[in-house]
Amino acid sequence: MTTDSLTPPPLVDPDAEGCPPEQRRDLQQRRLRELVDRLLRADGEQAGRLRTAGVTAGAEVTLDDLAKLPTVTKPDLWAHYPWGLLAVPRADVVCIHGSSGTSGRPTLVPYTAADVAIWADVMARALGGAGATRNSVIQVAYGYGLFTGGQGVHHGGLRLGATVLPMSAGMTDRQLRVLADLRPDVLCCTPSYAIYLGEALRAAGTDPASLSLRVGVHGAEPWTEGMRQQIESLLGIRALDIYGLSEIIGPGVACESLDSAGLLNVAEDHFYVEAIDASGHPVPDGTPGELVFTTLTKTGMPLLRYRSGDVATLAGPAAGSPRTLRRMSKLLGRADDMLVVRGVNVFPTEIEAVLLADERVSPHYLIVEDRRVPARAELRVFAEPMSADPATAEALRAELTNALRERLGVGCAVRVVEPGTVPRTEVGKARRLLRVAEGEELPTPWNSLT
Ligand code: DLL
Repeated sequence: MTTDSLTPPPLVDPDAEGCPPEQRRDLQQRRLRELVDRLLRADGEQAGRLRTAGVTAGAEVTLDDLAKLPTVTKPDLWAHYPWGLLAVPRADVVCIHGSSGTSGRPTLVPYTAADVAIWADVMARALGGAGATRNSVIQVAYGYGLFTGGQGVHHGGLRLGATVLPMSAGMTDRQLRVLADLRPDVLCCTPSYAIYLGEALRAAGTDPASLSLRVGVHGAEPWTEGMRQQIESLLGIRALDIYGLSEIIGPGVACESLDSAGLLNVAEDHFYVEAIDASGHPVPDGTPGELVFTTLTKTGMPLLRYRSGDVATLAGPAAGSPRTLRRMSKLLGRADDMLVVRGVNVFPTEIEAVLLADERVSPHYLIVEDRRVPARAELRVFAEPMSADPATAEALRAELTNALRERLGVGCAVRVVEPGTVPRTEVGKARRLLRVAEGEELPTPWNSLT
């Protein structure tokens, strides 16, 4: 495999990834019309909304008018639980995936065989962009199950012709064993589990340079450049970001490649992306907006203008790259994760950036939006130092408080806690944000620390 950023990794699907953008736009236009016809034929919720908007056939819509078409949201999927906005007979559904969701309600998504094939294609491209080839050994340490992480990467690895190690998440001792014995060159897992694995490797006295790992493909949860540096130094790899959501397909909606200059190539021949402001108007490239996806080719649960709630900026293709796809930034946050404290909007990732810019601070932290007293909402930050040193904890607390006030424009109540206090995540997504409303209590151990 190649991890030399000067040599772009070869395209897995040159027609899709490397065609001139105007040619791709024609394809998107054609696929959008087919999608609208498919939705109208299925005659479900989205057909009703299209007709209300005056659309009676795909031939009437153009990509330029997309912003005028109706959107769908997660509550629309919940309203049609458990089959979602299914657009084919149930017999055509070959599997169901989904996410447990932060608000406790699962979002289930039916896939047809054609959807699984699209998933394998986009994931193969993502892995190829990270430098993986058919000679690669890919350790998949995302969870296998309803969650799309494990299975999605698995499909892509098989499509690439690589050797897939379906480890799933957790059982860290076994992961370390396989890293040493089967010598994978690609590691796919959440960024928080990558750090967990890296720390476990160090604790076991293994030098990462003695392994064969070259690249990590990490996503499913927010992470910052600070975390990237930590993963890269703990595991001795290039760490790339992969983005996706079950509603659209799972991982592979967008992924960094070695030559994408820190942004993620969007698989926009299948998933057309827009970025909109709070009132629904498109924002220009470079301006943060909520990502809205249209699944141009999916058949099981095709979605026209799905509002993801994820906030990022969009950009054109990377200069000099054979990949001509539009790119998105790392996620800046979620529209609904945004914390509004004393009138100031704060994304948790901004707090993480401040914490991890200080090398004394470990990547295990917790942010609490404390609204127990609504009139005095407080942003609490529990930071864990790399090493326990009560003598310097107070100085660290004061410095972090100042740095956060400077960056966010709002004061945070910082607490430096003993190493090991913040729960680690072996399986699933790390939970770094807790919201506590009036009448609720902070769970232990945080209640004794405020
Ligand atoms: O997390 C799919 C996935 C699996 C992506 C493995 C990458 C790797 P869901 O469980 O449906 O799907 O959660 C989707 O997770 O709307 C984002 O808010 C968040 N998310 C996903 N990838 C990233 C990322 C999978 N790279 C939700 N950075 C999305 C930040 C991410 N947040």
